[in-house]
Amino acid sequence: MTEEQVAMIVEEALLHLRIDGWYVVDGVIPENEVGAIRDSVEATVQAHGGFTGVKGVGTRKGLLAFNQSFTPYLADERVLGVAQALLGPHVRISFTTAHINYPGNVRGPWHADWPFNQKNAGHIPAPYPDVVMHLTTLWMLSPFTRETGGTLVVPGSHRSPNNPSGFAGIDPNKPYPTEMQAAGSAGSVLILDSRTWHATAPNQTEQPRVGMAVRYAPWWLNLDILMPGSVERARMVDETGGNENEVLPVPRDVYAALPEAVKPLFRHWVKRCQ
Ligand SMILES: O=C(O)CCC(=O)C(=O)O
Repeated sequence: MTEEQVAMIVEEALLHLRIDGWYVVDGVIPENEVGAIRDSVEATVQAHGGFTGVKGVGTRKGLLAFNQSFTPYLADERVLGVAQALLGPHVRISFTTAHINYPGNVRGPWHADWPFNQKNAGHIPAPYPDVVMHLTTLWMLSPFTRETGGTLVVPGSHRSPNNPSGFAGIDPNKPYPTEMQAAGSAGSVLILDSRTWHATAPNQTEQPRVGMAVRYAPWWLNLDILMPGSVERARMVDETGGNENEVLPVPRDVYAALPEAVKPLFRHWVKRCQ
């Protein structure tokens, strides 16, 4: 892909993120490589994962500590180009999380992601300002379709100062009239402004729908509450009984083996004493 082609895709993505709050970049992981990554992530969830609050959805938070099969693609110029354009040159990855919709999983509630999810101990209280502060990317390791459970989204909802995890005046568990389902072939990446209302969709097929959430934060967004053992986490989660995501630190040997272009995205999260 030429520089001009990359620039055109980034520009188109930025336009759609501004207006709709979401965009799909096609073919980030080549077709002939995505199957092996899917199998590997699925095996990691089987061996080290658990389930989310949505029935039938498997997960492994802090995926990078367990699985590095996807790391070469994190430097994709289109995805990284969008992240840098919106969050600056010193953008960082805040989460890597596997999401598997097993056959027959139920529909999940509408929400916006951390730090806009009002149920998290660390959140920006609604009404929050109309600023892009965090990006969620959902990597389609198997095809995302209406049948497999492509992510449900409400276009334009990122401009709302609240979301259904707080009270936005709508029932988080009911279909929304203008909802759409993000679709793409295996290897594509759905980029969402993390404020965009989205929900897990049911997988009506016999095969697991394997996805991976990779989230991006600007240097100025405090991520410490996500780090096990941090002072922020002790104060805001452990001592209050609050509900919060946990992102395991990146082990030193995992960091050392990352592609050079990917290292800056994880440098802030490397395990310090080992
Ligand atoms: O896996 C999906 O389709 C949705 C995942 C989701 O809701 C999230 O990452 O917050």
